[in-house]
Amino acid sequence: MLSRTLRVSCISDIHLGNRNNKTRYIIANLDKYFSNDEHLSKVDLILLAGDVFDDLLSLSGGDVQYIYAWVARLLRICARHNVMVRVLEGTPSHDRGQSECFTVVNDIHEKNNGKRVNLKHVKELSIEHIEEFDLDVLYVPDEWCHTTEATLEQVRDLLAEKNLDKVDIACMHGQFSYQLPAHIPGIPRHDENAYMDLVRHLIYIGHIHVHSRNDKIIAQGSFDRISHGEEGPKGFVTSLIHPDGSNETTFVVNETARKYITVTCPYEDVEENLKVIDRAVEDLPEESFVRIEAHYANAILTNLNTLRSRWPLLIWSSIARDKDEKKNSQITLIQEESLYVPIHIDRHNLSQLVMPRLKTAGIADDILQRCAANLLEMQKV
Ligand SMILES: [Mn+2]
Repeated sequence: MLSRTLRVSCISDIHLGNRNNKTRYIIANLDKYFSNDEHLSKVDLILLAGDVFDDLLSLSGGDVQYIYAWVARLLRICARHNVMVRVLEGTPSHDRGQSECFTVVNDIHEKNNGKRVNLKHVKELSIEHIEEFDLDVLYVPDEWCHTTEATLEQVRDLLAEKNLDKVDIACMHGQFSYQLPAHIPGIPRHDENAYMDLVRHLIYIGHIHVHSRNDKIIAQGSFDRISHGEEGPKGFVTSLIHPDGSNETTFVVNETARKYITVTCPYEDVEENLKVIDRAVEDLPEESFVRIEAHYANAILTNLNTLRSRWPLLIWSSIARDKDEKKNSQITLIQEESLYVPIHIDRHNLSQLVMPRLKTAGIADDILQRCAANLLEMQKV
């Protein structure tokens, strides 16, 4: 049980290093909340629920320097206000272990000025007891097991091992069934009812970029906008969780998230369509993204260069529609061509992927122990 009211801010799917929405724009927005006394003086715990990064970054790209500088600002102010930080590993193809930079910066700060943030980069399915609040937190990284059922099984085992019926809060990366349309097959989905039974107060989940709320589940959605089809509000959440079990959560809108708009051109006449477009874009900030949507035979689609010279500070693209095609712009998060996402295997998760399978294969205990030892050796390489 909580010992006093806990103030949590949860942010995820920041996607630093994204090719479209440049890192410097995202960080300028982060700085409004996440290196800022006004916000951080009112927070006890920051959860970064995965996908801090968009892709594997190299030093030569220039983004890494911006990112380290931001992490340094964030941690300096967290140290000032005694804010705990937990960074959950998100989708392996996005984060790629790079959130280790939080630990690196924390170590540098400690060496330089003796101040250290209570910080962890959480890479494993785990339950942490935070003594200061008498709080049990469940962490579920993305793609932990081959199936979400196997992950749930491990969560239940962990609870039993720790003699717990429930944890207080959960921080996850992945998706619950309710967040996806029922007809899309082949995507692993966490069982919302099962997790709600195992968590006392709130479940924060990252991955799906659209903000939503379902009972105890809070999907904060992405912090900034990185593609078309995400025209809804972006931001993060803050919660007050009281010892009596009640809680309040607020969605904080990132008002200056990059704009991605789609303009539908209904006319056959190019001039008429241009009027529609002019009206739609005239108030947009520079470097907003505009997508022209029209029937594939519409001449406006071959006039993108006209639009580029008319509005050179906007970023233009187009999408051709068939006459009968239904508009589907909200579902572009699940790109049709990438429905199959292979699980990411590396030395850190090899053991937990292989050992459960070996255990069900009827192998003698002494051989199993040898296998486990060999896998551990590989992990050290
Ligand atoms: Mn993700």
